[in-house]
Amino acid sequence: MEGIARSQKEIKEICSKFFIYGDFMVAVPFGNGNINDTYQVTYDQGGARLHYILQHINGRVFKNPIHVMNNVDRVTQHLIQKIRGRHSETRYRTLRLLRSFTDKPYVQDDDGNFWRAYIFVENARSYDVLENESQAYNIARAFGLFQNDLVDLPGERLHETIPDFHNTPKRMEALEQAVKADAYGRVKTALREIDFAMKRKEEAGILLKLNESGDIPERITHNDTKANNILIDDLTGEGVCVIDLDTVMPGLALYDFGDMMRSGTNPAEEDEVDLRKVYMDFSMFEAMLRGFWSSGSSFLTPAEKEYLPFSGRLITLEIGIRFLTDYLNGDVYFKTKRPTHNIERSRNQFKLVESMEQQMDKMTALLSQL
Ligand code: ADP
Ligand code: GN1
Ligand code: MG
Repeated sequence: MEGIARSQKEIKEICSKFFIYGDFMVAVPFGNGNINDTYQVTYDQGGARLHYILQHINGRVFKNPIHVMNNVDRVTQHLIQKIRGRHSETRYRTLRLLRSFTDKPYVQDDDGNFWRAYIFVENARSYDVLENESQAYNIARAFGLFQNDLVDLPGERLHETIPDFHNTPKRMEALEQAVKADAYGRVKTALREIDFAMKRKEEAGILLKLNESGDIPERITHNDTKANNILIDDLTGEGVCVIDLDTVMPGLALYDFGDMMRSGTNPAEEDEVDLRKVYMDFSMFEAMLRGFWSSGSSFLTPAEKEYLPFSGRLITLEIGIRFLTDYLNGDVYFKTKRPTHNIERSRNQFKLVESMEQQMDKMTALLSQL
């Protein structure tokens, strides 16, 4: 699936439904998200230029955008209270939603598509590939703090914006169905990758079983903790704002650590095709483990701690399976730039899984020292 090109006139029209003071100047596509269409919008407010993030919520991925926005609204309001209580951490921020003229945290365009807008977080940026251990430590620490801050979110259970999002056995089943259907005749080009995934079927359900047995609790988790879903402060290098809150919902803490490991320990982009560049950098794993420990060790249970190294392997396998399934289904979910993009991503992820598998003993040894 490719992103949709929209004119400045169309974007301006959508922006005019939000309660924003000043004159619309320009909108430019922004960031490298795989799901939503994101723009940085500039407004002139009496001579000052202010930025906002405007996002089209992907309606194919999020079947109930009102539920998504209801979750995001509740979570961000709760986080604002938390930050208020920590006077020393003034650089730490949360996403802040703009409201529409009808006081909703979203607007709809003429075709019924949902849009939202955030205050642009200045002097911070996201990284697709982390540059050093300090960043790895800081983002893992910030995602741990984020989980900790949501422990006491009041009110009813959050909506499951994508049911079974991290249900790896169901992801495996979806792959099997895609293989069976072979709707695009691509199975013959993906035999090695399909085999790689199927060989690991046994381990797909391990975390879910631990949850069912009560060893691992359900928590409010982010569920999409890849490195570029957090903004790192340009000055302090700290993870100052957790973003991309569409999948914040009930989940397991290990999903979040696992996805951090997947995206934060790989020295290459997730679609790098030169697989010699793809592996788990152990020093980045160590930094992430220590960072997450610094903010999470007080609330993580013994079983959660024990499975931290395994979580990376599982979530990397899961995302690899999702890329592969999307390839076989004709690229309907993730944004792609070429017909082989999704299979390239899956090869990359599976190479990373192998690297994690090879380093399990080392990871476990480090964990036992903490
Ligand atoms: P997607 O769901 O498509 O991944 P994201 O919500 O992650 O979309 O946003 C895409 C990119 O936009 C992010 O990686 C980040 O670089 C940038 N971004 C998102 N929100 C903000 C914000 N409030 N301030 C600054 N940059 C942002
Ligand atoms: C998507 O939205 P983005 O680009 O941050 C996806 C994640 C995948 C990731 C892989 C809602 O994340 O689950 O891990 O791509 N988000 C959704 O890059 O499916
Ligand atoms: Mg994102």
